[in-house]
Amino acid sequence: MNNIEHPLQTGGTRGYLRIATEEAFCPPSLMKRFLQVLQDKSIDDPGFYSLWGFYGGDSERACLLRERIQDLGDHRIGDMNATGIDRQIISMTCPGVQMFPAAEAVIMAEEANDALFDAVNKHPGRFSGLTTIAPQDPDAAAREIQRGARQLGFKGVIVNSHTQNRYLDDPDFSPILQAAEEYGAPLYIHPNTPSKQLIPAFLERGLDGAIYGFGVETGLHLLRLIVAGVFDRYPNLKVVVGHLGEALPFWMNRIDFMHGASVRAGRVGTRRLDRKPSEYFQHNIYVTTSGMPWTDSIMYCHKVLGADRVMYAMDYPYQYVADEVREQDNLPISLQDKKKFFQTNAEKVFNL
Ligand code: 1DF
Ligand code: MN
Repeated sequence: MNNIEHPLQTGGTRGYLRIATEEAFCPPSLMKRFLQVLQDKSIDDPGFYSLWGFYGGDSERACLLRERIQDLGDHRIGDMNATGIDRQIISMTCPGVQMFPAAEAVIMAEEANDALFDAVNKHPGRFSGLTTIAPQDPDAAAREIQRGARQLGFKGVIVNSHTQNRYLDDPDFSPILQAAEEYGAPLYIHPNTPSKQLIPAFLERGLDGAIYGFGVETGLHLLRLIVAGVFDRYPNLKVVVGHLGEALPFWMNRIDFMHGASVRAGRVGTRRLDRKPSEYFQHNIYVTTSGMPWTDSIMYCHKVLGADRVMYAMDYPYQYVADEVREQDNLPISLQDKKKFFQTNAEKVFNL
């Protein structure tokens, strides 16, 4: 961690605005529902009980987190001011509405979007929003993507990884991908705890959360979309992933080689693609630095993905750390590239 202290101010004093692209909220009604499920155990999702068992508890971190994440007003703006964040792109925290029965989830998503719409309208200079959807009803989700884009002025769509253990390359979800492409809404694939198929080996060692399970789950999700040919079918679909691409940029050479070899040999489960897997990172995919404020990792992504593909994210309120902003202010890149990183890439990708 870089120890050079400098003041964190909003307003572009360093030559760029800071736009944070993976910033979470949870409507109070949904928080109540989370806490209720912790009591009545009515939902079958082991990851939820692990994650919200922790954040629903009474540790100092949990209490502060619950206070911050439900606020869409002065508390949040005060925290942004204190860390020099000009704008937050705000999205539904995980697992959002995705673990609930479809009919209930559709309504909860609409309510969350209405609440976020009101907050963005009150603070249009500081907040932008992403549309929450209930993928378990794909047609309703597609309609909500349209409402978010056309009526609410939202800038993309958030999906908190698997929906009841299913991934977005499942053909049942195609209305969602089609709507996201049609409305030019970037699809932010945010982590969730691993699906039922994956989670036992993580839970045994307490690795199911942000420490590692999130990244495995979400990297797998994105790689599934790539190898399933989703970007061949929806060539203009934009996908954003946090945590520096959930480690996939580090894997790209091996994935290209092994994918090519597997397809040529007709390995079960593989299919031919229009491009090499890594090439979708040049056409369809953007990464953010949420939770990964390490200069060396960011510089690697900056190098292999390019200056137009890496964006700043804080991951408020989960990772509300002023020194991480300072570290990224000090990245060893040109001022021009730093402005892309903090500001103009986000403005372009999310059409701000
Ligand atoms: C954590 C991290 C929790 C992230 C999150 O949502 C989250 C965490 C529940 O640290 O437990 O969004 N994150 O994106 O890294
Ligand atoms: Mn996050």
